[in-house]
Amino acid sequence: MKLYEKGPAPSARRVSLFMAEKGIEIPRVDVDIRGGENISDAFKAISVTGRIPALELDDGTTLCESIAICRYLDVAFPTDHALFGDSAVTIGQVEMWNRIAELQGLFTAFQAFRNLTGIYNDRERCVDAWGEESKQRVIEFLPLMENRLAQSPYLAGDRFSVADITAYVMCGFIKNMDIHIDESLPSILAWQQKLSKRPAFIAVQAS
Ligand SMILES: N[C@@H](CCC(=O)N[C@@H](CS)C(=O)NCC(=O)O)C(=O)O
Repeated sequence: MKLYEKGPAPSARRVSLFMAEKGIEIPRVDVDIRGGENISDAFKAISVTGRIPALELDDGTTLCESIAICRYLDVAFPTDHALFGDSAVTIGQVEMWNRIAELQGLFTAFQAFRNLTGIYNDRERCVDAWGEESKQRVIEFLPLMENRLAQSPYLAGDRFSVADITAYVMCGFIKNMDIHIDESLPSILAWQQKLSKRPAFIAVQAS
């Protein structure tokens, strides 16, 4: 099995944190995304979207999309640590909060970053106004997270889950757009500090 990634890239980081939490180790291959290695035909044969992360199984099966990879790993490497929930209600809550954190937070932040920086303007059209609007939507999303974390120790409830990984990666990534989690968001700040002390987070941060 091989994981194609770029260590500090946010989508790769989601899978790295998930694997570290579950104690999973897989050989990794670094892909030069800035240089465009990921948009080569050879890489698109591994990742249909041409994006990282992508997982290649020993029988040649390939998977892309960070959460699809996490779901595969969750079943392929069973542990007691249920990061997608372990009952009808907790599975629903984790799915709900992960999608909220992903759609309104992380992916909106990606749109802001990609359109404002033009980092991938060799492969997509960048629209400054779209970037500005996306940045504003991320800023307006943060109070929803703040309210939730003022009432709940973790995003999906009493237990740490993959939704926390998605939201934590988003909170780190938005610094690239000069959006900072500060004292005006005290519950997010405390949750962020709590997560950063988890052994898996310390290990990934150091890698
Ligand atoms: N929805 C995808 C997003 C993947 C993604 O956007 N990956 C970025 C790095 S974080 C990438 O490959 N960028 C290179 C490019 O767009 O050419 C996932 O969750 O895996």
